[in-house]
Amino acid sequence: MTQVVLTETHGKVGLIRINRPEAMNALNNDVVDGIGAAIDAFEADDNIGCIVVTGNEKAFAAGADIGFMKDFDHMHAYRSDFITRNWERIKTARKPVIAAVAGFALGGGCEMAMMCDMIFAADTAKFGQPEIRLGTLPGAGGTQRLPRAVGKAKAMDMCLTARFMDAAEAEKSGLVARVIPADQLLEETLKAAAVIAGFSLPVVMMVKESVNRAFESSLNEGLLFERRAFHASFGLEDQKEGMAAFVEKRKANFRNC
Ligand code: DAK
Repeated sequence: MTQVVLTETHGKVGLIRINRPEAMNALNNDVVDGIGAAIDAFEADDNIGCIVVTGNEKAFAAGADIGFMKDFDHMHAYRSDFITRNWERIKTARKPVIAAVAGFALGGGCEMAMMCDMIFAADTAKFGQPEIRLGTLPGAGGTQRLPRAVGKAKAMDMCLTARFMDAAEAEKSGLVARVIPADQLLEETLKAAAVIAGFSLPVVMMVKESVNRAFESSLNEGLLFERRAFHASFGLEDQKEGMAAFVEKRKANFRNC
């Protein structure tokens, strides 16, 4: 049987590939459970400092698998806790997760990319929330994360008209961190992930938590959280090492403690 989720390690980076090319990487339970299991394994592995999720050159993921969910009724969707039960593992990852998106990231695919900490897009990427065409609406965070990324006007436009946003517009609008020529997407994303994985893991985790606080709290609460994390970093050997290395004009050797 084809494995719908493939994993590799590249030095200190864990790579997760969605692998359903015959269905534009549409997300079913096997895919979503597979991604969750891969994240569990990379989170538990002390050698891994950053995770990348990608698809193939045609699609990151063209959404939830329409054939899989088309006959769900309300009680099934509600009682099986559709989406919440297994889709949000990326969101709860404590190590940084980068989405490397080429081709289509639609519906649940766009939502899954937005659950990652940042998106690197190939110049071929196309983002959209076209659920309205199917008689439903984004159910994995699209109506909430998209406005936070691109603002209300563009989010309304995408969710209500089902139009796709290309990579250039996505970068201009703040949805993606970088646009990269398609043939270099994975290499460049792995390079950036390796940079992150080369820093002190506890500090990387504190930075991620602190930036995420900007979306979950008032400015004052967020600033307080950041200040406490900043103070806590002075309890780390890695802070001593990082500052000593700067003063001694050498490369820091972080030990994640
Ligand atoms: N599901 C299942 N199969 C899909 C698929 C999808 N989302 N997207 C593509 N495929 C399959 C196609 O059926 C086709 O299969 P075969 O016919 O070859 O067997 C194959 O992938 C290739 O697709 P196309 O032949 O259509 O390829 P094109 O290049 O012409 O078009 C496309 C590519 C990505 C533009 C097109 O396939 C497309 O529009 N796909 C659907 C995109 C879409 O509507 N995505 C949103 C899915 S809905 C909920 C929570 C969440 C959700 C819903 C409910 N609740 C809490 C209740 C989330 C919903 C979604 O994500």
